[in-house]
Amino acid sequence: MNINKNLVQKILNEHCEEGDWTQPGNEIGIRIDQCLTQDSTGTMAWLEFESLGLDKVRSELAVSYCDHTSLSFKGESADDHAFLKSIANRFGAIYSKAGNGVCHQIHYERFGVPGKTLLGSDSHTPTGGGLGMLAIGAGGMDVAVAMAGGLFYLQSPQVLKVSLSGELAWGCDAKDVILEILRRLTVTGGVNKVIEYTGKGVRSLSVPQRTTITNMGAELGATSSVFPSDEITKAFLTAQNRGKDYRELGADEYAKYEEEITINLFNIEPMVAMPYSPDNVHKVSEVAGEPVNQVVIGSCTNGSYREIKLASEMLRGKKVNSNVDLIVVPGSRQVQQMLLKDGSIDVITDAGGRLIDPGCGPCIGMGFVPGNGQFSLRTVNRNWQGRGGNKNAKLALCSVEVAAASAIAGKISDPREIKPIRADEPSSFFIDDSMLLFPKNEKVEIVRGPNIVPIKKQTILPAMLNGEILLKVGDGISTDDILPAGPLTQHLRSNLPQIAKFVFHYIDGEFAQRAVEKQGGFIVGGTNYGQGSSREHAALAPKELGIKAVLAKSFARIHRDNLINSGIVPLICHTDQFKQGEILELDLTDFYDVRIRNKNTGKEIAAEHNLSFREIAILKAGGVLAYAVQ
Ligand code: MIC
Ligand code: SF4
Repeated sequence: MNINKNLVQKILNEHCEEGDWTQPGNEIGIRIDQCLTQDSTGTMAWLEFESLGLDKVRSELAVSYCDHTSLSFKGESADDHAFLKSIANRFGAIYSKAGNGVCHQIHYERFGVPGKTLLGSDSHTPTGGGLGMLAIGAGGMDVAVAMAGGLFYLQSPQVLKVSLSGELAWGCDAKDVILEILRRLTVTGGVNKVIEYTGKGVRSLSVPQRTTITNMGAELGATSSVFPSDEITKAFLTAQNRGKDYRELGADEYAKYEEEITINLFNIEPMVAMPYSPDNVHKVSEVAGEPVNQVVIGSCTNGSYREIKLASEMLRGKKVNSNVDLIVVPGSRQVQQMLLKDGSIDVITDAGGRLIDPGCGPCIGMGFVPGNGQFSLRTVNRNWQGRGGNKNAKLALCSVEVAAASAIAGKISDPREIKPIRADEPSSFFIDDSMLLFPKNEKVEIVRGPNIVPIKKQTILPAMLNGEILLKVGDGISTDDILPAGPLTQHLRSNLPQIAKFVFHYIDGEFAQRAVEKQGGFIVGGTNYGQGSSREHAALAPKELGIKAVLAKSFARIHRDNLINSGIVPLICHTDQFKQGEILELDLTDFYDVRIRNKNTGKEIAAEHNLSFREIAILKAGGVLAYAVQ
């Protein structure tokens, strides 16, 4: 192959241990340097790691974060935290306490290293790409295997080059860049691709701005997104007192890419993703004037120090509109401490804004759930129906600048209508790692509250699968549709029998009961089935209800892997021909000629699938854990 490599190819070349990465589409196995888990996917991931029977974590670094349920609305979450803390200490991982902030923000502040691979049990793990890492989101079982020193398997990606030129003007920010890319490419535009940012415009973006862009590559369906590691990266790492972690890294001059798009940052305008999809993007001028009831600033997308400082400068001497609730959620405790020390929080609260603990909070409806018909403008990354905890609320996504301007005006507003305001990246960050607990290499006892339900042994897949189509759904079903996040379920993530009762809760409240009564069956979906979060509960909980296979037109990457790892067969076919309630028989005797017999119509069709040898072996074993210990 060409000796000139792009950045993605360089990292793959250093980490690929199985398969030929030079051919996009090939299954490859890569070595994972760093792993992260968070509290809502982490309890399962750690139970799964434990079931592998090892004594210690084998990846260079593993960090267990506590952010999604950090407010412990229910005692079960506190049980989960005690479990996570003890199991991290037992197996040699770092534990980040509740209140320390969102995993992605802390990880790039304190641990990310350019050129390393990071696998995280959260779909926004690619945030780390802003530091020049190849950072990938995956289900808990894949992370458990990686923590055990196993390879992570993926399709060798196509690399999409995004060439940036120019500089952003006042009122326009990194969020508008990624919203513009979502407008152009849609939520499926990144599937099986890694997006690599290059060009002179890269130098005008700080590391936190880069992470906003790589964070929302997840909404494009991309495997990951990555920026070069350059002088800006060096300055950021130095300001975090981690200059020694810097390594210069970028594409070779004549590197090749499968695709390319160009963006002149001068031409970027403030954007808003209107309800109910991150790609329903409009220029702010097209939607300005829409009355707003709630504004949320923060999250792993836009929770950095400079951004919240900027919001406070925009609010200085002003008041939040009387019709608006303004909620500010710093991405991390470091951000919170700096904002407290420099007086920014005073300014925000003087203006009538409310500050909450660093963590995920409103982003997944853990508090500040908007009311029926209310419009919530948020700097988060997802706005599917129901995402904020109420399916009758309207959620829209925007930058900190648009959010702050709109909070003052009470309606969606263009920040360029107010005089330019600056906030700069600090030359040094306030460092206090006291909420990171480093393992003490002691044989500690693992604390298991009643909420920590042991995982079941995976059992061999039968050659014939029979059952009813228990539900037929349309295109773009997200994992939030399959298993909603938020206060209903968030405390049940380590309790599969209980959380399974909420499968498809908002789409069909009787689904779970029906599935149990019929002793399981099949789900039929449309395109991009399972887009969104990495939560493997969207596969594990249907498995708990007896779901044997999902038939869809196409699957989102992480969910497809989660189905396979859980022992549910993902099959691709033209699903328009099926009706809910029909009885199917799936003949898996020969995985290279899977037959689907419809007992109602008498028709037999061949199902396609793109399962590799390894994936077929996992399915036959009953799931990846059974396969790993075979
Ligand atoms: C999300 O943003 O959807 C979540 C909640 O962080 C999920 C993880 C989860 O469901 O626990 C994700 O992105 O993977
Ligand atoms: Fe947390 Fe929201 Fe980020 Fe997911 S997207 S990690 S819920 S802040």
